[in-house]
Amino acid sequence: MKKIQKVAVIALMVVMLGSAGVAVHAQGTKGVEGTNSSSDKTMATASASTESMSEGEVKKVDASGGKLTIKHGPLANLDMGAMTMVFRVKDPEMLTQVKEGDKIKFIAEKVNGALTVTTLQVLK
Ligand SMILES: [Cu+2]
Repeated sequence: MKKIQKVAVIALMVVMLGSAGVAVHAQGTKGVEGTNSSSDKTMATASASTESMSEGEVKKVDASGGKLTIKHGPLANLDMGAMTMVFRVKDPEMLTQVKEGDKIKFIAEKVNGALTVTTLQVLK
C-alpha cells in the first residue's frame, strides 16, 4: 500500500512537473511573441509590407514640432495623390533617422485625426 502511494505521489509529481514545464514553455513562447510584436513592427514593415509602403522624399525635419514634411507619391491607403505635405510622426525617434533630401519609404495613417507617419524606412 505504502509503495503504491509513493509511486502515485511520484507519478503525480512527474505530471505536475511536466505540465509546469509545458506551462513555462508556453509562456516563454508567448513572451517571445509578446516582445516581438512591439519591436517586430519595424521588422515586419521593413520586410513584409514594403509593397504597401509609399515612397517619398524628406523635405523638412521639424524635430521640436514632431513633424516631417514629405514630398510623397500616391498614398493608396489614404486615397491621396502625390504632393508635398506635413505629417506628424508616431515616434519622435523617427526624426533622428532622417534628414532633408532622404528618400524614404513610409506608411502614413490617420491617428486621432492627424496624418501620421507610423512606419519609416530610409532608402539607401
Ligand atoms: Cu498628401
